[in-house]
Amino acid sequence: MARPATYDAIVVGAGFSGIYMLYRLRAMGLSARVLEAGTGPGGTWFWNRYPGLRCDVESMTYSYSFSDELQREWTWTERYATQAEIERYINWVVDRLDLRRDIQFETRVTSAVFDEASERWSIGTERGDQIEARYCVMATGCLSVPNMPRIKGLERFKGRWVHTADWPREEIDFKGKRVGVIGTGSSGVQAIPVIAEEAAHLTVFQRTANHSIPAWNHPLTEEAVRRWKEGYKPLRAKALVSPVGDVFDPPTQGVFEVSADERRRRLEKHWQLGSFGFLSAFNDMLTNKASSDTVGAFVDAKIRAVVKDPAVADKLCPRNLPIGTKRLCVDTNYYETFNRDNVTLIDIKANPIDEITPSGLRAGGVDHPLDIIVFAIGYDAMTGALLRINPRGRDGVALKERWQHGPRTYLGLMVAGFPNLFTVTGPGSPSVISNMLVSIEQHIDWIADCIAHLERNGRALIEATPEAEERWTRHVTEVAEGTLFLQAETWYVGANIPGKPRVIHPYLGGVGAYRVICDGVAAKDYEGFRVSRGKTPTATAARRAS
Ligand code: FAD
Ligand code: N01
Repeated sequence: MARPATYDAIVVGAGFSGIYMLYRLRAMGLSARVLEAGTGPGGTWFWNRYPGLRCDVESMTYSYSFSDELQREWTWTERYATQAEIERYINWVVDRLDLRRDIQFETRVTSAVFDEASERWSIGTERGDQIEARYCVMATGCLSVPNMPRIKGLERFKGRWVHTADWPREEIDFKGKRVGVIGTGSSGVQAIPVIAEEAAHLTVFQRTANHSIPAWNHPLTEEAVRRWKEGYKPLRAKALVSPVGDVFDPPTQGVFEVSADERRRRLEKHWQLGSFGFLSAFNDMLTNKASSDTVGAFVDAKIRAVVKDPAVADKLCPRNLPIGTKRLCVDTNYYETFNRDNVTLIDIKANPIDEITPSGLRAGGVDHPLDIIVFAIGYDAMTGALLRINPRGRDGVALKERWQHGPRTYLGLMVAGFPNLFTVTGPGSPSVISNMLVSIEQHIDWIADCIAHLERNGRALIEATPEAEERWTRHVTEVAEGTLFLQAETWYVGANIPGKPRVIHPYLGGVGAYRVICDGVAAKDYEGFRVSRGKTPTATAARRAS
């Protein structure tokens, strides 16, 4: 049998995380290979190609900050870049840094097993590769495993169906077609206005209304880009210490600490900022029910002011969803779309889907004829990609077993019993509650610095202690209990996937505060981790000896 290929590090996934990880590993002089299931880099921005997709954080901050050259050379054309522009950017970064030669595409990792004798990870792929590595970095993404439809009758549907998270590379022609979109989270909210403009008729099947804030997207002028680029240093620094990794000033007052007039004025001002700027109006919207309800009522009034049919407007107003406890949608013309003659909104909580028929969809006993169905029904988020690989750590224990009651990590970076296996933006870290580029860079930097520390000090292994993992997991829950997040049925708590444990997945303590914790842990000689010489030489020492 052929000997397995050996690298110092294997990185799984070639999205923003995997690409930067490869860059850091290579800069340290380690041999590294990225294994990616797709045929190109970009992760989220490779797989999702639905019409209307843009980032929801301004492009000038939703981009790498680690290289001043990159951020000066690249010029974004719109406030919120399209999927196509972001995919172009990622490919440009990959080539500009000459990373492509170490990325192996069309390679899905199916197993990762820690071998206690060699103290290496043995990684298996769908196409039969066996690869060994000292370090394994799971850059597999938080939103990379689509929640696939399991609806009775789908297999008999005579039309075409697609999932927003696995969109074909060729354009889908909606012209003259009767289209149904199922799902009104961020993906649905972005796709619906664009599809409505093309389709003969669009039926939107909504289970839960979410809050959507206008993007106020516009082209970026040369002058605006110049100002951003000149101010990059302080702006990036501000994002690092902010609650969600963005450049908005953190709020200092609660909803009821100001007069009713001032409250209205401030909410209006933040509505005009758009996107997540809205959540920075007050500091207690996510923790105080009355504050949340007040802000929710402001958004309801905005919806009612746009949507002409009061019954439709009523359905679009979120219920039992404290604002911000599910990632806010950021839209262009979402609510306006429901004023079009060719758009119908169906409430599938009141009229559940009975089945998909050969010619459409039946909900609440009513048939809706359709030529194309778009599933915008989300992801098996945060744990989905990791549990599909289901790494096996010490004593052959599988991650699925360790996480049967929900994810348990130390800092969202490592799992006890899984030495030298790192999870990027893993559960228990701020991750999806942030501008993810900021969280990704923070994790990659921490992991790279940790590996450099091990190699420099002749330490072959690092692993989280069970005590530190237990303390951190408890802390993650306690922080969530002080907020309104646990009151909402969202993917943040695993509620969208039947059978998934109902626990808070991301850490809600804030990006800035979390960074301080992680840096403190490293400064205290990796407190809470067991760092050891192991039985085998470090990657660098092994290479020198060979
Ligand atoms: P991903 O981009 O998900 O990449 C992970 C990669 O790992 C994928 O390419 C996948 O194919 C690969 N992979 C997974 N499992 C395996 C395996 N077993 N074997 C091989 N390869 C594997 N965040 C923001 O902050 N702002 C935004 O505007 C924003 N917009 C988003 C829009 C959409 C539609 C979605 C779904 C998410 C969005 N996010 C946004 C979150 C987004 O996922 C992150 O910002 C970021 O792109 C994640 O990068 P990543 O490299 O960590 O993961
Ligand atoms: O998925 P979602 P998404 N039958 O889970 C409904 C990021 N993102 O792809 O709420 C019928 O949010 C479900 O209803 P309910 C962002 O972090 C960012 O839209 O479960 N309906 C919901 O309405 C986001 O949060 C951008 O009751 C079903 C919808 O489908 C995350 O990705 C763009 C159903 C799913 O909403 C996920 O967003 C896109 C079923 N069986 C994504 N199952 C940007 O703007 C689910 N639903 C940058």
